[in-house]
Amino acid sequence: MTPPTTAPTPPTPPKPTPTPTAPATPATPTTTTTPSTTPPTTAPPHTPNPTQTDTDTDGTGDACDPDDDNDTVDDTTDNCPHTPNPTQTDTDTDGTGDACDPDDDNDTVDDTTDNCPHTPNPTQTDTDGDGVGDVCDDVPGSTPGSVIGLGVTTGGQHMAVTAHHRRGQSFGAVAYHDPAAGLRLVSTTLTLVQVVGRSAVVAGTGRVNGQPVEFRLSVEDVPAGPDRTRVTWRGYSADGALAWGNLWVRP
Ligand SMILES: [Ca+2]
Ligand SMILES: [Ca+2]
Ligand SMILES: [Ca+2]
Ligand SMILES: [Ca+2]
Repeated sequence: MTPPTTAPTPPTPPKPTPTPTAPATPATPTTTTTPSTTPPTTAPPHTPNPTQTDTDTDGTGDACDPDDDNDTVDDTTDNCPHTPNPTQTDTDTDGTGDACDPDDDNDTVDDTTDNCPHTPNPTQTDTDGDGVGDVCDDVPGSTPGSVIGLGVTTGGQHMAVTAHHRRGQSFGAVAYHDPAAGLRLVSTTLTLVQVVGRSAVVAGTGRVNGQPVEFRLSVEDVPAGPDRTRVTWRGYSADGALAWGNLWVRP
């Protein structure tokens, strides 16, 4: 008799205890995203404008805003498309509106310093020195008239004036003394006598304590009150009202 062919079943080895594993680290999200193949539920803007510039901040970017500055003039015809200028004023007709033209009259002097920003005057001549160029100054130079008088200001400055403009000539003399400043002006030549109503400007050359200067005296002959004065030369300026005396200004 043959022995049974079946071998005795070996004992089942004990199951190895599973080694505890560290919890899985959540995957770091990547910055790249797979383009969605699903069509967007809302239609995207149709004009690329990565900068999102929106001059008039109306919520519609310039790239797709027909009127970038919202001044009612469409960009296609607006002579300052990014500066509101509904009147479209363009003094020098160079196609750039005054509102965005740095030189409105195209005379090579920028508006910021031009003494006639809307009238070409490249030389900037300002005969009476009032800051308004001759070509746009209603009273650019001397006018017939006289300034006569003397007085002492409340600040203690003494002055004596005899100035005339007749037949195209300015003539006379100005003397001025500021004791507090230790300065004494004596005119040499009058280059301007400008009388407008009761106001006058007398300008010329002279000497202050012996040094040559160009001076300017403005006078207002106040009918009922102290006359007012302003005396200037390079490095000096004094406004005053007469405490004593009288200045007489007449055309
Ligand atoms: Ca516009
Ligand atoms: Ca212009
Ligand atoms: Ca100019
Ligand atoms: Ca002037």
